[in-house]
Amino acid sequence: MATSPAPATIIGAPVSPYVRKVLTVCEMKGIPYHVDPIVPFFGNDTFSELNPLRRVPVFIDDLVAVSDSTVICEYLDERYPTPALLPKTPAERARARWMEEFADTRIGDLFIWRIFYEAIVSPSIWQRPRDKEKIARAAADELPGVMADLERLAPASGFLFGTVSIADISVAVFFRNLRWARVNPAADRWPRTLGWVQRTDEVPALAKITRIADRLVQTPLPQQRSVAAMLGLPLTDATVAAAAPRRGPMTIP
Ligand SMILES: N[C@@H](CCC(=O)N[C@@H](CS)C(=O)NCC(=O)O)C(=O)O
Repeated sequence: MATSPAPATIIGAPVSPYVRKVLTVCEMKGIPYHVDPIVPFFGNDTFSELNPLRRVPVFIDDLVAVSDSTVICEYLDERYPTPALLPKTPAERARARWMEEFADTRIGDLFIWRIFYEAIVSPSIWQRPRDKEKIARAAADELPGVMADLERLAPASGFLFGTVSIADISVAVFFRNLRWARVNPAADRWPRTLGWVQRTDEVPALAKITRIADRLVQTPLPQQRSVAAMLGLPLTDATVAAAAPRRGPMTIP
């Protein structure tokens, strides 16, 4: 197994599904890392310089400082090819990449921006009351469509391409945020999807990161670093966190 010359830095709290995707890949590939577990809205000016979109994750090692979970995971897969994140044939690789794109955009838009943001981020970062009606509307009107798409795409057993790949991980990570927002799709209505997500959640690398995130999502912001350290997440010495939150150029609501 190849190792990085020095631990990489990953900026972003594991409560973000995009950050968990990257952390899971590092765990799978045995890439050493340190995390600066910031909530993106609390990034300082250095964070803006590192990623003008002010989004997490940001990944820094001896060769690159890049953002976007897909870009980061592809870089890691090229630099540390074992175990491979993508299947072998060009056609399957294309399908896996499309699945990741569907997850990052369509699932991300609904699960994160319309549901998790409203349930958790808005009250805790912007002190806005949780709009339960908005969450219920998104869950009733939009969730069934996304779940029906996934039900057609999900494998009946195992993973999409034999062994676990970036396609499975990219989808599974979002379901945790949905659960934290207390929106639980019915297992009898979408059994293939929920079975697939559960199998992926049990992959040891993802399970390890999810356990940490499960605790952090319940932890007040000022204690995030100390609780993360207590849970065994390796932390950076320095942080790009600021004292007050600000909106990024692509913050949606
Ligand atoms: N396409 C990006 C999306 C990253 C993203 O949206 N991250 C969220 C956290 S879950 C964020 O940083 N949001 C802050 C904002 O948009 O202002 C990726 O794959 O990394």
